[in-house]
Amino acid sequence: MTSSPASPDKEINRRGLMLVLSSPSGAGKSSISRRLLDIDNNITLSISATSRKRRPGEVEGKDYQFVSPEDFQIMIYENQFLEYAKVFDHYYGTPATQVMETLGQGGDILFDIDWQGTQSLKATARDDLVSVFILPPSYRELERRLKKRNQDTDQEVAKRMSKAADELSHFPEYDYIVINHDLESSVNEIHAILKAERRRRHRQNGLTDFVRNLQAGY
Ligand SMILES: Nc1nc2c(ncn2[C@@H]2O[C@H](COP(=O)(O)OP(=O)(O)OP(=O)(O)O)[C@@H](O)[C@H]2O)c(=O)[nH]1
Ligand SMILES: [Mg+2]
Repeated sequence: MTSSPASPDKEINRRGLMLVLSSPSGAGKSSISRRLLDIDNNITLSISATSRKRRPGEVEGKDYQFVSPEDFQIMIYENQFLEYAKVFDHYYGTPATQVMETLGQGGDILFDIDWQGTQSLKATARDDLVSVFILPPSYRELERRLKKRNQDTDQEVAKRMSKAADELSHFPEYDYIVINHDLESSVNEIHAILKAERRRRHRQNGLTDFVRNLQAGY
């Protein structure tokens, strides 16, 4: 046999998927994302560009690509974004390069973006998109987590709380809903979603060849 449709690790060739995680501020999305990236080695994080200021502890190029509001506008003008949105008072956008290349190579990408970004991706890349909305177990817990974080000013926390109700209303736009009672359980649930979605027939573009070979007796 000269060529095999299956790669050496016995995976059928497939297209990567876009796994979007959204939630109201403080529902635990960032912790879940970090854990998921740790335990699964075929998914990488999409690093967004943002016009908001870097917070202490955040690393340029790892958390975000921090750009000036002016440069962000130039990036929009130059069509560099797969999607972008204004969230709170700042701009956030997903750079398009890398994403398409990674998907084509069978790599999955994790997106920590809001409901507006999810809507945009739904319009332009529905077949590649798997969206998960994370809910906090209670309003009280949401408030506690936001305050504990203590990275923003009180004013900022109050603003985020007031946005929570609005953000919550977008849950019906998502494919999956996970209530974050417990970090490990939520990570396991989302990992299960990821693993199942990888098996969707339409992503496994190596199947035709694979089955043809089976039929031919290989
Ligand atoms: N549409 C879109 N939203 C983004 C992008 N990057 C980040 N966001 C969203 O912007 C919101 C604010 O993000 P940050 O300023 O980092 O604040 P945060 O403390 O991480 O806020 P939460 O993740 O909401 O708790 C979050 O809901 C992110 O998911 C992006 O590229 N596109
Ligand atoms: Mg976040």
